[in-house]
This record gives sequence, structure tokens and C-alpha cells, in this order.
Amino acid sequence: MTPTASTQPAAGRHPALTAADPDLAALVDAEERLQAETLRLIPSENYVSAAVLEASGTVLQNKYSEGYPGRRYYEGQQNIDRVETLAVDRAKALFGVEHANVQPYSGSPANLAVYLAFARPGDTVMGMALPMGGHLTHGWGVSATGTWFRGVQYGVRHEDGLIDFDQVRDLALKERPKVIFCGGTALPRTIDFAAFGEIAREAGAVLVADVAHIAGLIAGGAHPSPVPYADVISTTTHKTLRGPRGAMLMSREEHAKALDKAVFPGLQGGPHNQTTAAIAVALKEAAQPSFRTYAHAVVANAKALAEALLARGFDLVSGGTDNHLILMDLTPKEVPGKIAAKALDRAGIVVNHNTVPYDTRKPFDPSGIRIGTPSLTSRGLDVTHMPQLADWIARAVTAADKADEPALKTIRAEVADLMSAYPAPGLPL
Ligand code: DSN
Repeated sequence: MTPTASTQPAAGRHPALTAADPDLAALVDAEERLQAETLRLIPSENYVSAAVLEASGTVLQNKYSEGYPGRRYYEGQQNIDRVETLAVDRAKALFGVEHANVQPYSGSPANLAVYLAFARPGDTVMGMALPMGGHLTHGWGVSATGTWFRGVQYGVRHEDGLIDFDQVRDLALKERPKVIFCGGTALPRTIDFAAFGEIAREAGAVLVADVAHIAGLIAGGAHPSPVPYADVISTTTHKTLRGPRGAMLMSREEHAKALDKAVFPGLQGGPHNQTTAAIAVALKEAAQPSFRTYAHAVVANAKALAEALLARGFDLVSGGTDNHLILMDLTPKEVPGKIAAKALDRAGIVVNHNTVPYDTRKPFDPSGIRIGTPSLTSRGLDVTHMPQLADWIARAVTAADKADEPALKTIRAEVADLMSAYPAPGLPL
């Protein structure tokens, strides 16, 4: 097959890969082009910097280093120990915590390590239900955390889409969970860590703040920090924090040993040192004044986009957003979330279909779509662009309803035109 313009490997960018495996190189090249040309609105995604990208592709990945700095099961750790210590020290300084573990492979293993540290199989654990905006690992039935533990779940109120803290408190005092998770994957509003902290204390539970979605906003001062209230903070490193795909657990010193033991040897083997290095770089970037500007711009863009969508007649869960994320309920438009998401994808606007609270449709074919502003803000789009984005979304949802492919194609060209003026970090196309 002759490669087309969009599959032609860029030999200059990946010379070794192109020589060794042109098929794979062509796919990487195509993905670079896709990420450059489209409007990426999945709220858990971002663009890492060229420095983070470089760090994650280094020879550090050749090294085994089970254990922790100064206490390894393999020799030759002169550099690896320093890499991990840098990452740990930067995490502690950025978030103002006493302890940080940067080894979890990703968010789900990080959360599993928390259960391993503080609960035993069969214990009761509590978190927000997945269809309400929680996460699989917060005790949802199909996850190991809802199978090996007895998961009890809270939600949001039907009428306003907000957490009912009286309900959370009643449930916690009735069920006495060992662990309470707060945070989630589809929560457009500020998380009241103080309220959760009070409930957890009253119930005698360990409070875990899963801040994966908002870690960058917290680091940049655009969302309150859970540090004074949570026993453990769990986060991925690749969402608003703009690092590589990985995770961290943070806590006060009193929980350090239990968490470290749970991550290794409890759950994982050797840490992915190339990822640890890239986390260190991302944490350094997140400590710069420009990152504070970025975090606040993410929120300003999301609020402006929410306003523009409301003005075009869309129904947003909780009526808007305080953070980087907007959950759109398309029920009134009579367009299923999946049909809308696929049409938007064809229009060059990448989102994911998502359940909305009290959804009457199935999780794989739900009523909503979830959108967010971390990626577009990384490319430099600002509040003045948000009415245009809302227009494209409205036109694409209408086109989805009518199966109007030419309209989607027109939007795709308009999107690509705008994005060509805003180069993506890490993608010198
Ligand atoms: N899969 C992530 C998200 O998209 O929110 C959560 O783990």
C-alpha cells in the first residue's frame, strides 16, 4: 500500500522507528496529525510538553529498581534513586504534603494500593456511584474494588446534580466504611473536601481524595486543596497536571509506610523509571507561575464554554461548571450521547459519551457527553473562542440527528483551520 499524506511516516521525527518499523511509525505519525488537527475535548486528556515527552522516552526505561531510593533490590541505582527522589521532593513541595509515592502505574493501581493499605477483603468501603460521576475503583460493582470489598455508594441530588452531604453523612454513619473516596470522573463542581473530612472523622473512616481530574487545578490554585482534610490523596499525573500516564499517592507521614508497602511489594513490581522521570519534569513545570495562569485559564474557558452551550439551549448537569469539565445531558435534544459523540468525532471534535445522573439509558449507550478544556487551553485557546466551539458542538449535534455528513465535514475543516493556528505542545507539526 502506498502511504497517503496522512499515513506517510515522518522520517525526520522518528528516524529509528521509521527504519525499523515503518508500519508502526506511520501510525504514530497519523496520531500526531490527528492530535494536531482536532479539537480534543476529553476532560481527562491533555498535551504533555516536549520535555515530558522526551523524559518518558529515555534509557531510564532499561532499568529495574524494585524498592525505594536507598532501599532497592537491584544494584546500579546511582541515577535512578536521584530521579525518583527529585520526583518525590517536587510532589511534596508542589502539593504541600509530607509524603509522596510516585510509583503507581496509573490511577486504578494507585487506588487499589489504598485499599490494600487500609482495608481487608469483605470490608465496607464507600464512594460515589460510577453513573453519578464517580470512578470504577471507588467501590463500583464490576470493579475488583466492588467485588472484593462491600461497596456502598452515594450520588448526587436529582434536582440539582449536587452532592447531598446529609445523605453522605447518614450513609457513612449507618455503614461505617473503612475507607471513603471523594472525587470522580464526571463532577463539574468544586469538591467540598472539608465536608467530606468531617464526615469521615465522624464515621471513623480513612478519607481518600481522588483528585486525578483536578490535580493540575489544585497545583495551580484554581481548585481548593484536599491536603488539610484528606488522609490520602490519590491522583493520576496525566490529566490537568499535564504529565505522563502515571499516578501518585500522597499523605501525611503517619500513612507513609502503609502506602509504600501497599504499592511495593503489595501490588506492583519495578517502577517505570522513565515515567517517574517524566513526572518529575511535569511537577517542575507545574510549579512555574505560567502553570497557575494555565490552571485558571482552564477554568475560565470551561465556564465560558458552559455559558455558550447554555445559551444554545443545551442542558448541563448541575447547570454549569466550577472546574475543567462539563457534563451535557442530551435527553432534551433527543440525540443519544453515543450518536452525538461519534458525529462530533467525525467533525474533528473529540469527546466521550457519558452517563448522566439518573440516566435511563445504558452505560454503553448513555444520554450524555462529557467535555473539558485542559487540552484546548494547553494550545492557547481562550474565552473568546468558546462561542465558536459551542456553535460547532450545536451544529454537530443537529447534524448527528439528521445524519448530515456534509455538515460534519464542513465543521471538521473549520476546526482544522482554527487548530492550525494553535500548535500543540510536544507536536511540532
Ligand atoms: N478514564 C478516566 C477518565 O476519563 O476520567 C478516569 O480514570
